[in-house]
Amino acid sequence: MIRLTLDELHELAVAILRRHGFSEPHVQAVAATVVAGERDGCASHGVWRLLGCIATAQAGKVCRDAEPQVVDQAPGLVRVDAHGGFSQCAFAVGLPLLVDKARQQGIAALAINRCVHFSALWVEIEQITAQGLVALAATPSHAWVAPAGGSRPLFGTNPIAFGWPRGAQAPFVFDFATSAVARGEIQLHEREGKAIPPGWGIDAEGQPSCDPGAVLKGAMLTFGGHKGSALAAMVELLAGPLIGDLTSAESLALDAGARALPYHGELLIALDPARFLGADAAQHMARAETLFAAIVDMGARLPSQRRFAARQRSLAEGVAISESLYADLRTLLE
Ligand code: NDP
Ligand code: PYC
Repeated sequence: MIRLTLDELHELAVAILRRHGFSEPHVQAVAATVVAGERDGCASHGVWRLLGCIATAQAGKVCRDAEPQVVDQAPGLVRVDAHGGFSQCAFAVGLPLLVDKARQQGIAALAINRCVHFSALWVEIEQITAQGLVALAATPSHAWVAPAGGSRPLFGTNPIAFGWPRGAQAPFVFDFATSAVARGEIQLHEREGKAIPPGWGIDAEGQPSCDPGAVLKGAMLTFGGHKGSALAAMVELLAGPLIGDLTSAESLALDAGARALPYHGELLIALDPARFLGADAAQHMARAETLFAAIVDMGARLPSQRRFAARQRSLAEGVAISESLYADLRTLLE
């Protein structure tokens, strides 16, 4: 393993993205996202993703200098056209209006269209909870996941993320794929030559498999059987047809074998407890704290607790990445 400080890792990410011709807003936004993933112990959405970003650029499947455009579509709806660029800049330009609208009305949505999306959703969720707002986000991907009872890929890995602000404390955040696991996790197992656990996927013949390569060519499975499958369908609908954007199957069809990162939309919703509750907000937010305390007091852990602990460690000690990943990243500088 190679140990790097977060600043060193950030410098490497920035240098790679600049070397491949991304405009400075995209360089900064993408570098911040992948370094945050590595910092928080989320390797499947850490700096390894830079390999996919550059491959996607080389395949001509992302606009390197896209300038996202904000549309104030309705009192409760902001739309951002990413113009084929990565989602991070589109989110950044849409966030201020989303926050304003949520504060004015109690609830508002941000629909991002025509973006290349590869990141963990908690990165965005935490920017909304930092404003004292409750947050929800969902996005499709490419059709890699079989519906429960089916054997061919149709859904994306379709993550759903939720965040609840907790004042000075770290927010309550969960963020997971509606597949048994993110595809990035299976790709990392393949890269490292490791078998995957049963239940993550089936091979091209529809048989259960622990071979990551066979599952990547076959189909991933949803978490929780029919329940994850229905949630995956919900994500397709909310962040696809509802916002006038592509489903995972349409995103994969557009990819036409290029194996680029998915291209589609994302839906985010922000809710303001102060507007919902008025003078009673503090009292009811305290009741939420009672719920969190009850979870922890019985020895269970809150989602994101592992991630926040990893963040503290990384801030103090830096992060370790494998020599082979470091070598592959350095190659992108050549
Ligand atoms: P996991 O199955 O690892 O689940 C992650 C969530 O569950 C985290 O909030 C995690 O908190 C929490 N969690 C895990 N174990 C426990 C536990 N024992 N008790 C309480 N909470 C727990 O993640 P996935 O592989 O499904 O997804 C990983 C990432 O991939 C997500 O960030 C997602 O956004 C991203 N993704 C992005 C896609 C895209 O299209 N952009 C597509 C699919 C996934 P903690 O982190 O603290 O462990
Ligand atoms: O890991 O499933 C995944 C994923 C898809 C797009 C970005 N991450």
